[in-house]
Amino acid sequence: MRLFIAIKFSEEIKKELLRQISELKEKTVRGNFTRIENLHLTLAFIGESQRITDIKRIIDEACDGGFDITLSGSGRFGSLYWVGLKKEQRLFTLANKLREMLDKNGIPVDKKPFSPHITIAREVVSDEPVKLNVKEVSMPVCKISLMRSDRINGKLTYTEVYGKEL
Ligand code: 2AM
Repeated sequence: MRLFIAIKFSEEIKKELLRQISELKEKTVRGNFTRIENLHLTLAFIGESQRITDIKRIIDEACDGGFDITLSGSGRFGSLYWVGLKKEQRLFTLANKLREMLDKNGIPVDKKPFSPHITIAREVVSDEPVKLNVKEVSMPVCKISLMRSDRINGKLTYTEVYGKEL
């Protein structure tokens, strides 16, 4: 199955992201906008793997105390629009630790440096780039989730396979 490790959001964060998505929809011609239930922050992208037991153990070992995350700024990689986060050292430490442990255990993990972003839309077509004004909403990170990604009836669907409370 296709797997990744992520942080799921509070209702308050989802509400602000949804506000940004609505604004993007209004200001662009078309795009593939992230469905609210799919909004998340990826810490480590694994891809195809069946090693659920090992991955759960790694998550248990890598995660200790909780911390806060705060939305901050936005940008785009070509036609992909994202919302950013305030720099929080504990977020980077956790993501890097997870990636290192996955790699050491021979589990495939995306090797690009961790660049925290929340994808809110892909394949956006617009007359000119859209500037978004993101409210700095915070939430405590209380859980790290192992997610599986499936395409069900053509719809990208994410399901939590395991959750580790911090
Ligand atoms: P993205 O939104 O920038 O595409 C599930 O695919 C999640 O894993 C998404 O948040 C995606 O980020 C992220 N991801 C990181 N590396 C990936 C990769 N190599 N292929 C697909 N998704 C990746």
